Amino acid sequence: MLRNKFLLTLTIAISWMLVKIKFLQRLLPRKILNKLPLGWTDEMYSTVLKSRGKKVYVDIPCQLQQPTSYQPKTAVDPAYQLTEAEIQFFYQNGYIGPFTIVAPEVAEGIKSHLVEMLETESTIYPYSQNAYVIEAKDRATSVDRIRSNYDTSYLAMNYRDRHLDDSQLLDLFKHPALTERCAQLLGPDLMLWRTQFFPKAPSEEGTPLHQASTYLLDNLKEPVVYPPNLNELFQLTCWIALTDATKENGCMVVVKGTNKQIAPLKISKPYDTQKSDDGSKRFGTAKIDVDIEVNSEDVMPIEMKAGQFFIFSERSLHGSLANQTTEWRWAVNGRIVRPDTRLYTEKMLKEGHMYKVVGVKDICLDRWKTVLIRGEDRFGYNQ
Ligand SMILES: O=C(O)CCC(=O)C(=O)O
Repeated sequence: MLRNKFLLTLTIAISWMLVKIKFLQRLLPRKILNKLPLGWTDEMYSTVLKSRGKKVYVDIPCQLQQPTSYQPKTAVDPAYQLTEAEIQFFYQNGYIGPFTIVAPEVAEGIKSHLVEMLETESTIYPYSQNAYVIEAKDRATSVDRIRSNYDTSYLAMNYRDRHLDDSQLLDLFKHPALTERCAQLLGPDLMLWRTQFFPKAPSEEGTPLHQASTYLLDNLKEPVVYPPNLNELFQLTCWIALTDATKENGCMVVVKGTNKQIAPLKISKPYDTQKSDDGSKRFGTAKIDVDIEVNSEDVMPIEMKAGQFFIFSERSLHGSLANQTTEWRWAVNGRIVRPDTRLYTEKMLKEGHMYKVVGVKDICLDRWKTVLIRGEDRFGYNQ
């Protein structure tokens, strides 16, 4: 035990030193350099050390500053106007909505089209053209109980960024019901950099509560999202319901007020049984939770009609309920930033990236790009 703690301290101290002393990096073999957590901050190191490995940040620690005013950041068509009180609600609670993009019967047609489209291989990440490598063999993700590991990895990638393949999907994210509301929170110029489908099969369990911000978790070493100021609101997620989303079929939940700061994960004592009876996620034998006290009255289920969306800050503790029905629940989300935010490092763009939680590596980003969905890009930072 004492030896393990010593080894952990030593590894952390050496990697901190190698990250800090830049000229040493030039002397390192590429294999070691690739393993260094170059994006970790001092707070991340000290948290692991002080907790003796029991707490670890999987995203860059940051706080959310309140803006100087809750006035909309831009003028919009009055049909989509947010009030100052609504904007303040968003900052206080981390979410706002639902709002309607299309009527449920229109959404049904769009869903059928999109589900059919998802049967085809992504042209952005085509597995058949070696656009990524599946490394997961026996990862215990929730969907594994329903699908094989290969399917989990393949579908996660095939469900990603299909707005670059499909104009109907992109049109949902370009709809003024969505862009005009996001613009009032983030600013007049908006870029969509990621979409991801979230189907939930009958009897599938909920998505565990989690926080995100810069997507350091993708490779655990360096963020994907580089905004000018981490402590300002720099990103929004819009979650569009393609079927009704209810408490019964696995609607989203947001823990209100948890958008103010990114917390580390807490790794508790190993379990001795294989069953998680409190709904929390387990990896191997350890129990892992976000280190935030959750009051049940703050857990807000976000029920929606098909064709509606809600906006949330992915810094909020969020997840979804289990699907207890016999029908699939379908949804797609999109991450939106301003053009002054850089996405991916040059190295990731050149050499590929990872999506560690689904066991995918060497993702070729050559065909990925950001899409301007409102205003103009005066920075030209992103492909
Ligand atoms: O739809 C879900 O089950 C989870 C979605 C989610 O985590 C997200 O949109 O960030």
